[in-house]
Amino acid sequence: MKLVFATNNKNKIKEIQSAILGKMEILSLAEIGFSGEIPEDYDTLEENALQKATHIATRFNVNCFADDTGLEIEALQGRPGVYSARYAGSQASAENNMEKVLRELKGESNRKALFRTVISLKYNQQDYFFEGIVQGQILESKTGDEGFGYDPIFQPDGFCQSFAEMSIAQKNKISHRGLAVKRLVQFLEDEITGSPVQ
Ligand code: ITT
Repeated sequence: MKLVFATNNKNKIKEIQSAILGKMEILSLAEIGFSGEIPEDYDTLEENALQKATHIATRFNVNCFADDTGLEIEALQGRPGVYSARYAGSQASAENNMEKVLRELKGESNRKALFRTVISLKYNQQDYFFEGIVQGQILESKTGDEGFGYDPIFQPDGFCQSFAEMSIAQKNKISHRGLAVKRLVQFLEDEITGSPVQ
């Protein structure tokens, strides 16, 4: 089975390819000849994920999925949430975004946070959604060099490493995206093919 992953984030592609481990062929936007920006105009992860998947599925007439992810911090009333990519400004880097979070949490003892991924799947003109959540804590400072985005400041509950100190395989076992992808694969196996995806 071939599915297009509507993302411009190469780290997401690496994680999802590792999670799917050959059960499906994941095509990147470059592989189908798309190089533009994908719009992301909404205020919820669900609407943005659907918008990204629809943008590609309708242009290329393919089965396709997209992922929208946010980091929700309890002491910041759920911010940055759906605005995680541009938290420190429209051109912000991951470093800028993490610095802003650490600044806002300076002296704050409640470090509770969660990552939430919503995957929107367009499959044979139907829409399906899969969610994955991981609970954790925002660290006092950046730790680790792996991963991407906010990984160096997020430590999942039950672990003493940040996501940026884990391999892709370790992160996938417990992460928001790993969980959402597991549900996507399970769905395709159980509900659509009726047998393991070949
Ligand atoms: P696409 O929309 O092209 O998929 P994006 O990087 O814009 O790529 P999102 O809007 O879903 O993706 O990401 C929101 C922000 O959250 C962005 O700054 C990411 O770096 C960050 N992020 C997403 N997944 C993450 C993860 O697993 N670990 C750490 N940060 C993550």
